[in-house]
Amino acid sequence: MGQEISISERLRSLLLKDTKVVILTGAGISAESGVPTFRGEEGLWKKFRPEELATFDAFMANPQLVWEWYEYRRKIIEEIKPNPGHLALVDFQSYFEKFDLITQNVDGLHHQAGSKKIIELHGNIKRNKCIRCGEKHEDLNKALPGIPPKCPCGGNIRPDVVWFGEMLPQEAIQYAFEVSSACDLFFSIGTSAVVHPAASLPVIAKRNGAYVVEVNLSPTEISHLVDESLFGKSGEVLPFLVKLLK
Ligand code: BV8
Ligand code: ZN
Repeated sequence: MGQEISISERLRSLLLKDTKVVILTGAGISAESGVPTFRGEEGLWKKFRPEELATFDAFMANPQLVWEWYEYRRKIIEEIKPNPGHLALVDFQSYFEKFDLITQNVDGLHHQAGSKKIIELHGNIKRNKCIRCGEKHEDLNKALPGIPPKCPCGGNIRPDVVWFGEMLPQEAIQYAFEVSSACDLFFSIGTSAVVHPAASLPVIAKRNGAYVVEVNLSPTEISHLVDESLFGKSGEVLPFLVKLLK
């Protein structure tokens, strides 16, 4: 067990079944599973900048490079499993009557951990779609060989994730704004809170009276506005909080 975790009386008093809870997770919650984060020293971006890879233009300019970068990430994700942080959120979901889990992650680990009704703001790296006809290609055996593979219509297949400069799925972000503005307790977990519009969710929660708690290894863009920062590994802090649920 890592360093001692202490929480405020205020937070303790909010850990009741009828508290409306919203969770926002970022790459940090998957770090202990072995998924490299985006901006850490071992971050995915160390060789490339986000603009070079996670954008539509980058894909059109160099479909093979972008496709292979996602294949590299999918390989990492295939070998790993959810960690105690993901599993603790499954316990949260069964404890709190009104609970929403919103994630920026595309690794599918919340699904694998057993969370239900996950709001995936940035898509899912395990899904693919055709850039021409939009057909979803869950598995690629219907696709024509190539790097990237081709849809039977001739279009290039791309990962079904939201790239920089692309709109988020309308329904997902609408719902995320709605529940964030109506909750009592908002957790921002393992995110540097740099990427918008996801990073505006804790701000909206705070503005609407929620108690906002951040779980991170170090301060972030929103540390100045949250009510409480729990510094530590999410794989340790979250199971500690689960133990406090009556
Ligand atoms: C949009 C999917 C409207 C792909 C991702 C100029 C032009 C166009 C847009 C913009 C622009 N300038 C700004 C914007 C908006 C832009 C943006 O926010 N840019 C940022 C970089 C400034 N946003 C967009 O483009 C969004 N769309 O705005 O549409 C629009 C439409 C058209 C034209 C204009 C506007 C789309 C954003 C979605 C991008 N897609 N992912 C892929 O994954 O390949 S974002 C990517 O970053 C991931 O989803 C990731 O989750 C997300 C956020 O990063 P984090 O999760 O926070 O990860 P990070 O590494 O940064 O931090 C990890 C944290 O964990 C750290 O704090 C670390 O301390 C902590 N940690 C580490 N280990 C642990 C831990 N914490 C706890 N425990 C641990 N063990
Ligand atoms: Zn097609």
